[in-house]
Amino acid sequence: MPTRLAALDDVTTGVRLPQYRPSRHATGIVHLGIGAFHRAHQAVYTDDALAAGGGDWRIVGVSLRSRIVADALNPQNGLYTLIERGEDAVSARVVASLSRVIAPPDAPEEAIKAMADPSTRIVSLTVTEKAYGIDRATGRVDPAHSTIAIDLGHPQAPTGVLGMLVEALRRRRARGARGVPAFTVLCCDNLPDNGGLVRAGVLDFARRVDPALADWIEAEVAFPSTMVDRITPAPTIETREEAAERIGVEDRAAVAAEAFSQWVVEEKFPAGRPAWEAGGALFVDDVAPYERMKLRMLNGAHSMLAYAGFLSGHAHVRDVMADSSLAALVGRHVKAAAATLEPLSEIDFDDYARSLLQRFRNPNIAHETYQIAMDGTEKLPQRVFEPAVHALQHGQSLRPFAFATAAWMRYSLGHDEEGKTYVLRDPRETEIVALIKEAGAQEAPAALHRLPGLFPDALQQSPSWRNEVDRAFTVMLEQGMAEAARLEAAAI
Ligand code: CS2
Repeated sequence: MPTRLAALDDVTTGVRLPQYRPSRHATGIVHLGIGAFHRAHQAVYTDDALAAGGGDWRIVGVSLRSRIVADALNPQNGLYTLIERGEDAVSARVVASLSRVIAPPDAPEEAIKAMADPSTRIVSLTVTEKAYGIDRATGRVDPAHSTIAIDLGHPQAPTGVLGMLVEALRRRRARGARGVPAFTVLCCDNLPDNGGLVRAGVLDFARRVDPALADWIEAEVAFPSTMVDRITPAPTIETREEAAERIGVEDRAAVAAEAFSQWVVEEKFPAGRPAWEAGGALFVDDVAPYERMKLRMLNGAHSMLAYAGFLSGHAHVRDVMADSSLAALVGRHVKAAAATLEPLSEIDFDDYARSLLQRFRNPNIAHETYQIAMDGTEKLPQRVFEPAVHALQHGQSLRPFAFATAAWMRYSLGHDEEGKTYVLRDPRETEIVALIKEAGAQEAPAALHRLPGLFPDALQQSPSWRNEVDRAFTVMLEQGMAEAARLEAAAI
């Protein structure tokens, strides 16, 4: 076993290294949710920004639930390898923008201290859709969420992200006569209007514990929205083995991602920001149309192909794309999703659709359908139901969205066609299982339409939507997913 990565000098020559001296740059960002996606995306833009524009913008990472990433990265002084897998070429670079990782039992308190420290000017987040505890319809906190009620009871020792943001901001405001200026909150999760949503949740949380603090946050804190995009499979043993081969030393924090990367950011950083444009980030006034495009076209198609692909026996996205019926349905889905969008002058949706299909086919990326299938109840509303409502209201075909929804419902039965069971890995798994058990598999569509707050009223009450979903689901159940996909593709 080679020695472990801990300094840039350890790395074999020929590997791309950061073009700056990490020790010369202090930290300015605290990032909550230091998973593979952050390491393949925002941390890389920050690495490029440090090289191009300098500044004290290195990142303190925070893991809220496990020590795994901290134990991998801290002995490596935050260094890790990113393997970039294009369709034709694969290359590796070492990233140095991360300084250290705070994890339990030091988190949350040490993380809140870092967030409250005057050196921190941005707190960014990739904590997944389910971690916020915000009711998307109202923007208010959801008291039924696992951390919200507890944190409202103990606001100065919070465990969830909203509580942590509010407590860190409280400490900054309370510090000294004039306080410490606020940091900017940068949500990088795949949620529509992610900045606006987190702002609403933070304000509602703060108002419940300290109305004057809520007023201060309302006046002082910026919450830019962003659209983030880079396909990043969960790292495996093979990722680590490949990294070791490429850099010549062991790296327990290596990640691999596709070569493509995109970041569209709302230009709203009163406390300053790194020169992320050096890594290709695009700064705009309104991120919403980009977010909708990505959520409906990329993520919507991803969810559909994950459920339909998993149940057709395909472990990876690239295998789904090699199945002609499913590939045709992916093509149909991205086209139908594009038809629900307002035009974006900078982007041709046909080109974007073509590039998505090409990215999904990437033979060098082993992206598991089971990974994407996770958290369906958190993902489908913005990915599939919102465009379906648009289609319903504009007389467009509901069929692609109904097929995606039916595939999720079939997946929600919790067993494949051989009877092999799997966990859904959805925060509403218990409710889903109970509803289906009570109704019976055949009645799953009606049962799942009853999940409180999941389906928009417009769909729930639309006989044409309900019929399309029922029809697709019945074929999947009675004839199997592969046959359902074949019949569906034949009808395009
Ligand atoms: C995927 C996304 O797991 C999922 O739900 O759809 O993680 C997707 O790979 C990224 O959004 C791509 O940027």
